[in-house]
Amino acid sequence: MKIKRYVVRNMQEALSLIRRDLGPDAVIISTRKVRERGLRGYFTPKKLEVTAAVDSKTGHVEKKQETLQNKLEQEVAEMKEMLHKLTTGSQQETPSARRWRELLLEAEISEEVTNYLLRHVAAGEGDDSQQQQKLVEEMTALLEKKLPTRSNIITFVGPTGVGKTTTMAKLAAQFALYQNKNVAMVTIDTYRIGAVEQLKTYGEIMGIPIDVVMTPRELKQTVDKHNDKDVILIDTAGRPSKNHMQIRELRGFLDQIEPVETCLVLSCTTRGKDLLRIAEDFKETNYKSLIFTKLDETDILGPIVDVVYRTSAPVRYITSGQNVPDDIEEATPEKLAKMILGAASNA
Ligand SMILES: Nc1nc2c(ncn2[C@@H]2O[C@H](COP(=O)(O)OP(=O)(O)OP(=O)(O)O)[C@@H](O)[C@H]2O)c(=O)[nH]1
Ligand SMILES: [Mg+2]
Repeated sequence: MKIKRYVVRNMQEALSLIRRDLGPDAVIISTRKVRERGLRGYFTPKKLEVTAAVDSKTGHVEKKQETLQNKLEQEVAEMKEMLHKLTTGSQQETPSARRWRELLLEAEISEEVTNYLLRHVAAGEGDDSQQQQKLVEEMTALLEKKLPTRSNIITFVGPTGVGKTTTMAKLAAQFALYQNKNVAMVTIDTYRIGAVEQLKTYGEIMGIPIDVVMTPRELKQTVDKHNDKDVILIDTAGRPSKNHMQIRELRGFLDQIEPVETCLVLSCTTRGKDLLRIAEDFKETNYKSLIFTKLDETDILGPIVDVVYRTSAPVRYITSGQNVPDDIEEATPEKLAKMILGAASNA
């Protein structure tokens, strides 16, 4: 550090001297009024003593900072470019691959999953139909998750109004009427007014017994009572997924029965982001597979892919209408992939 003291008449003079001697980076450390030494000092006005200093290394440090800043700026630019390539696809992306990207994003498949699906298609060769075929294969592979071994006890959980009871009635009818199976239906939904009546009506039409249970213990007893049945279907009350206490309470019921396949029922009319949150919140119920309902109500089916990608749970059934028992089908990954891409092209 270089320090210099000046005795001047005013600040202006001090500043110009400091700038001349120490450069623009100098700082003033102190100022005070002083008298000139000797007798003369008593007869002349007081003067100003200014002490200024400059860090002799400042220039060096600044240069170092400048280089560091340049380096950082360069790195940020590189990262930006990388990110851009990742989100918009590599530069070699063919025009048809670019169209696929737009289509997938319009189907509301997230950017992450779109990039995943297009990782081989984007830079690949081939005409439109070959690329489409490749995309179907990629999506099929993504949707291909191991189905749980079939249990003769199936329970349906999910948010309110997604179609749990209707789906269960459809399946009960399919098992009883088309596969000649001995079916029992149980409901633990005593929460919603009319829920039991709704199920009883289905039961009466199909000649299937309905049991209404109030406690986890009763559920176990009822399931044990039906041990002669081929299939036991259990309906639950719709739970807002944000209500963790209610979901835990549901788990309390389901823990009583083993082995059980718990299916999370989700509606395609729910927004993609909400579907992912619901799927996360319902993990507490230990669901093993997914059912998507109301495919007839929307052309935006992309979020199905995102939910499977995130949960690794397979889609067991899809439903597309209110008709019991016909508007339900088993979902195979390839059929689903074609359906999602087909719907996206229609949208
Ligand atoms: N369009 C269409 N409507 C459906 C489908 N599945 C169910 N629904 C209708 O959705 C509405 C709600 O169905 P529910 O089966 O009562 O739904 P839930 O999940 O049991 O409802 P809560 O028990 O109240 O939580 C009814 O009007 C059904 O007819 C479907 O695949 N497509
Ligand atoms: Mg219901």
